[in-house]
Amino acid sequence: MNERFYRALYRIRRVEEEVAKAYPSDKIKSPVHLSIGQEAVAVGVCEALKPEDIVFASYRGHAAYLAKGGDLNRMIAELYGRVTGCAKGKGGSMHLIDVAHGVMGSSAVVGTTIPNAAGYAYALKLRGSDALVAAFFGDGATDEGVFYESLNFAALKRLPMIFICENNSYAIHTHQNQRQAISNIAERAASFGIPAEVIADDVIAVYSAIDKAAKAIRSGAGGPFFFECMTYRWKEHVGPGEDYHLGYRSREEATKWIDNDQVRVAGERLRAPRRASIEAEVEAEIADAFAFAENSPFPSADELWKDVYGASTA
Ligand SMILES: Cc1ncc(C[n+]2csc(CCOP(=O)(O)OP(=O)(O)O)c2C)c(N)n1
Repeated sequence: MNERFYRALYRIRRVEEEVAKAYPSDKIKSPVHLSIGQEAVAVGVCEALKPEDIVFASYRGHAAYLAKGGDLNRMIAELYGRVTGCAKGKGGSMHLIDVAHGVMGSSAVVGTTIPNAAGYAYALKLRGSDALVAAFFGDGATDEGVFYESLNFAALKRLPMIFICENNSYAIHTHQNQRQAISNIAERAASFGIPAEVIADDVIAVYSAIDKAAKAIRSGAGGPFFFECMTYRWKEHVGPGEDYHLGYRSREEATKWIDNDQVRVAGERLRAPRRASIEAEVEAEIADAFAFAENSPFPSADELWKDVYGASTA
């Protein structure tokens, strides 16, 4: 299990570091919202899921996509705007999808994938499926009305669904304390009759909590469950840089999170030679993915109106 966790954490961290490195060259054709520092949430959750389970994520969705098994080549090609990308190069970093691996999509519009996830969970329930849905979203998404409508519907219909709030304290540059009267988001979810917990930034704690919830759902006891996962983004809201100079947060604040880096902590649980061989395999895979993107063509002009809503009636 330690090896699996470390491989998944290291892979996401290194993919995003390479994205950050490539970004200034303008080869990456969409804005990127990096989740460096937040990897433990996606990995802890997805390691507890089964291949047939489903995830929906936000625009900060690279980690959930990769942790759930989304194809790396197709992800990087998507960032490069190439036709081999997971959304044929038309979606970019904020719109990752890999249906074969249960990644049903991410969206730039805050909060919108939460009702999508609830709808999908309702369909699974009506079909009598054993699969369940995990919905990833930020603390900022809990400022949206549709979040509360989804909580209510999920609780009412006892949906096979796990709400994953990645609470990194900020919505762009605004701290949660300046936006929300009650900072404990789990407490608000609990008021809908949903079992809800706050979880520390610890990949094993996240995994254990989700594993327990997933087993309860699969046993027929029903859902939903809610987890507020405390975490922190090390990079700026959008883009590859740091933004401590902007003054809305301090490097000192970040330090306690960086000291608890879950990629490093997980790596230290492995023997050095094993860790080195995992890292070498991941590095080769990442190099291949960037080469795949670089060598893939852009979509042709006649792709412009394909797969576009309403295009068939145009
Ligand atoms: C409906 C909607 N309102 C506003 C925005 C502008 N916006 C983009 S990101 C963001 C902050 C969201 O913060 P959070 O959900 O905590 O996610 P994080 O960036 O921390 O991962 C906002 C308000 C948007 N994209 N969609």
